[in-house]
Amino acid sequence: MSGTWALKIANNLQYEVASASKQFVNESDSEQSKLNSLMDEYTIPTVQAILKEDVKIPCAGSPWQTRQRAAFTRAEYSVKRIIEKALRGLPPNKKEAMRLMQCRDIEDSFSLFAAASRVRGTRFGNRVFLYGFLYFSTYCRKMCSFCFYRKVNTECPRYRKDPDEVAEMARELEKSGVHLVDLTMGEDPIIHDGKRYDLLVKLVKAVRDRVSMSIMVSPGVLPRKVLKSLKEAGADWYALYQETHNRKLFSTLRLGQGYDERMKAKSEAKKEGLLIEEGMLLGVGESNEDRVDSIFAMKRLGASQVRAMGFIPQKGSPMEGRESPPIIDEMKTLAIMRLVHQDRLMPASLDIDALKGFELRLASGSNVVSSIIPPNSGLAGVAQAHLGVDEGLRSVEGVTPFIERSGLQVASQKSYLRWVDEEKELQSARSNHS
Ligand code: SAM
Ligand code: MD0
Ligand code: SF4
Repeated sequence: MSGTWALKIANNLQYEVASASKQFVNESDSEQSKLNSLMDEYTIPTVQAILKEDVKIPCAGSPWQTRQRAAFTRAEYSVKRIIEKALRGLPPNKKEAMRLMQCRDIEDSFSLFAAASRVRGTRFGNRVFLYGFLYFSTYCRKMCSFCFYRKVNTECPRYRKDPDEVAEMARELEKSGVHLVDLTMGEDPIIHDGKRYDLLVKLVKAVRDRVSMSIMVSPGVLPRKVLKSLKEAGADWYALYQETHNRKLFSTLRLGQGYDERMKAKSEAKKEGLLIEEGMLLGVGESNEDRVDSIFAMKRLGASQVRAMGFIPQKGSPMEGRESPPIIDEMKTLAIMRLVHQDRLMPASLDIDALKGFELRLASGSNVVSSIIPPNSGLAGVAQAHLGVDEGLRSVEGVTPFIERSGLQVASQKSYLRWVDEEKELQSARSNHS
């Protein structure tokens, strides 16, 4: 990473974390004055304490709890019970997750983040995984209302990269220390309308010939036989995000697309032995209940990796004027996701605001860093096409100091491959049972 940028980020972090906390405080209403007085406490030192997982988590019967009990309403108390249960390895049910989602108390919320970090620690130790991102074709035939790359947008960069070049970049990413490469495209009309699925299969083969790390594909909805060929060509993962599991909302986001068709592609990919990543967008008109519903829909689907990503408004798209959600919404959703999906992978994406909220996402129980992009490669991100890419902020070198400052470490290649192999075995055993 360039030295000047590193310095700039380091100097800015204190401000960024403080403003993130301020957003949190602004969110509250009746408790406003209490929260204001707590502001100082809940800036840098608290966030750092959460990152290092040494925040006191109030548990029933602990001295902290006894002291505070008088101050709790019955509802507040139940948040602590839910958290305590999750720490014993018992994930919240839907009603309990909803209770956590509605929680506006600052102390309870920070306890939730601390618990999510602790659950990650129990299940994965202090190791995180790194995902490289190669957006190899930005052409798309679809019209998603939230997306920069929708068919008719003339503002976004369109390119199609040569498979050899992509394979070489994947190799470089592997050398730089990433554990997985995510091969992503828009629904490129040449492949999707022209039925040239063979081009995609060839690309995966070319990458597989050059790397031994895991391969994820994010190519949009595909017929089952193509998913099978991708698996045979060496892909391990299929990422396809529903964005929401509220059908009505879905129809306003993924315009003209079939809700069931998208869900079906994921279950077919799973049957072909691919691991699935499912995801939701935050700040696109969903309610708290929708967020919780998505967390549980991901469970029913049997996704091995689950994500929640804040919406970023895109120039030239119908949702251009809509604001991003406050980072606290992402933190809460990620933390609840971690308590519910205790042993699943969960990314903190650099595609939302590069390194700005990165540590806060790690502090909410994430254990994957996604959207690492080779600088000066001419490749784009999705929600943030360019932010931080050529400055090297979205590189292994760029993120490692922030991971370490959070008390975490980059995992070994071997441990990631082991996780993936075990997960594939478990998935296949489960499908043989049902
Ligand atoms: N075209 C494929 C598809 O839609 O499945 C894969 C690439 S698509 C660009 C990957 C994901 O990026 C989307 O599913 C969505 O979750 C996310 N994304 C797109 N636009 C976004 C935005 N404006 N803000 C946040 N996330 C966004
Ligand atoms: C990310 N920019 O990880 C990527 C992208 C697609 N599978 C992932 C949204 O944030
Ligand atoms: Fe195309 Fe994917 Fe963007 Fe939708 S989200 S417009 S399918 S690139």
